Amino acid sequence: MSTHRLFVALRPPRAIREQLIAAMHGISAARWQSDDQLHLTLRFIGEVDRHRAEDIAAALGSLHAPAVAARLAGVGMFERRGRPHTVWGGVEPQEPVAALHRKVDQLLARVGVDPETRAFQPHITLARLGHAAGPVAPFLALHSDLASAPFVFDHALLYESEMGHGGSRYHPVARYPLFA
Ligand code: 3AM
Repeated sequence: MSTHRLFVALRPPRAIREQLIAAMHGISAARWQSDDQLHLTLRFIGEVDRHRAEDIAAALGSLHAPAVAARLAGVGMFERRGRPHTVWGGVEPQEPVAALHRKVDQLLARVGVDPETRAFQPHITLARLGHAAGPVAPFLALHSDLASAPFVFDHALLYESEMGHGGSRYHPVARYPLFA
């Protein structure tokens, strides 16, 4: 049976994506994200069959949560096995994003999606780094004060992730408005 790899995310507005894209240089051999790939993951769901995907999409339809006002705030990285793996842009304030994450978690729990085990750390992935990637420290230092005008996340998206050789492609499959 075909499966769907799903996650729930927020999509930064175009001006914010443009600001992030403008910062995407300075780490050799980094796999910088394309505009289509830019998002802030609220909740990774993983592989589900079509029936379950429909239940999940329907459950998220009862998401009733306020739009989230935010701004870009700094950059950071995640490491895996002691090596830089992901470079990301941060947002502030984090608590309203975390509150939305918890709400999404609760809705998903109702349709049997296991609760998140990783600590939630809101971030917008800018690049993935393989073994060939160059040093990250200069990039982190250069953008440590990254900031933007305030903006609003006014909807959440259910995305399907299609993994391929050239990186993942993300297709929005449902859109859930947040109230003003
Ligand atoms: O928001 P980003 O791009 O950092 O890393 C994956 C990506 O996050 C993450 O889900 C997003 C869409 O693929 N992801 C992948 N596998 C995961 C897992 N097992 C995961 N997040 C949590 N647990």
